[in-house]
Amino acid sequence: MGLTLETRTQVGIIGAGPAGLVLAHLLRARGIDCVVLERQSRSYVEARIRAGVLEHGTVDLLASLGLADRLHRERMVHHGIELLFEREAHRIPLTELAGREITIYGQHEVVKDLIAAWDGPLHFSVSQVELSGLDSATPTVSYLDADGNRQVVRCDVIAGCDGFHGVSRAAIPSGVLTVHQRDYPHAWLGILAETAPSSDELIYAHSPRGFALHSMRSPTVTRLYLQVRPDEDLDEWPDERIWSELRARLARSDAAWSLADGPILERSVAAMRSFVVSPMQHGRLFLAGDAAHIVPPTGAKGLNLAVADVKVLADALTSFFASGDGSGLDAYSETCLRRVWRVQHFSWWMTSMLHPTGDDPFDLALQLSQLRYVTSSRAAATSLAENYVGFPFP
Ligand code: FAS
Ligand code: PHB
Repeated sequence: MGLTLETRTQVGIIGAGPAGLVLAHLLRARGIDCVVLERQSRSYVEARIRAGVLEHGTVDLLASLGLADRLHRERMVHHGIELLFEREAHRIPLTELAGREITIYGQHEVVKDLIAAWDGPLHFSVSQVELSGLDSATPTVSYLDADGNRQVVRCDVIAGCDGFHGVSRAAIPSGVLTVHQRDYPHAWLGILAETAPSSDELIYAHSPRGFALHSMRSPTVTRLYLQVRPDEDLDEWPDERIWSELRARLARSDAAWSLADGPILERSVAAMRSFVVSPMQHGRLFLAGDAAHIVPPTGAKGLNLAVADVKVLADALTSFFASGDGSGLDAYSETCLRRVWRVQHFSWWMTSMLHPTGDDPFDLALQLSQLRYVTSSRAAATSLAENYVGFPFP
């Protein structure tokens, strides 16, 4: 108790979510030392239900690191999604239009695989994480380890991969960052249910009662979402109300289709916001993933964007440590923000098209016009498809 131990590494990584763990593996593969610090316990991060859709670029990158064996065995591959509106379903053939598929594989499964394959320094249950010397050549991260010892990690670079509520972004002096934010007047009530999916592909449903999403995790586990108020109280949603609302919003003229229900394993309400800070760097601190940007989940992009960031960061760090060439690091923020804003636009566009905003007939008419256009024009459907499957990583 009370000892202060100092260690030295090249990259201090704060956060063991997808961004931090993929970065650690990328650096390891390039012979760069790093230490990962995580506030929660291992069991907590491995059980946290989040994303479910992986772009092909994310899958290819994990495979290039030898981290996709179980993913390839257990994933579901989809070649299309459905848009359901006015009780009619319309398929967007993603692979036919954009040449690539999407993968359904839970984020917590990816995190489990990344942790299982990692044998380097990874400290769970740390607390009181503090960053200092960001403007120096050897910034430090100090923290209390799980045993209450004060630890100091002296680094060349710190990667802030600690999500929206982390300490990294907050460590940047005020006034340095420009914050772009948009909050949406709705949230998502999400459930995980022990029942076989009722459709082979994802269904994005626009109904006068609100948005609904039918997604899945496996042949026996379905993931479903309902548009609700931002301040929605889960206690007001007993199981039967959730299922009857899902049935109402996913109803279609084809009477043969019905929604299978089952025991609800997990439920949560997630706020919806668009958030970007620029630059994504301050001194020797580089922000990646949700620490720098949040997208509404309608485009299924958050995890994939986090992976795209750390691919850019790892490439830049590789040339920096190999030859002292800092040009990649200098361009890190600008390089990432190009993709971030493309993804922000797509996620905002999907959210605006699919979420009724109350009783404004003008808005509703615009949404229906957009939905009819994107499901009747090959050009418009192709635009949706190429954004949804994801653009190649830089
Ligand atoms: P994360 O938040 O995942 O990880 C940050 C880590 O840092 C956490 O483990 C946290 O405990 C740790 N941390 C925080 N503060 C710390 C501190 N002070 N010290 C040490 N560690 C600290 N994205 C998709 O692509 N597809 C989807 O289908 C999708 N669905 C979603 C559904 C929901 C309900 C939600 C909420 C999000 C969804 N997302 C989806 C987005 C989501 O996946 C995030 O974008 C993704 O988790 C971002 O990964 P990271 O940037 O690594 O942040
Ligand atoms: C999910 O499966 O959790 C999921 C799928 C698609 C989205 C968001 C979440 O757009």
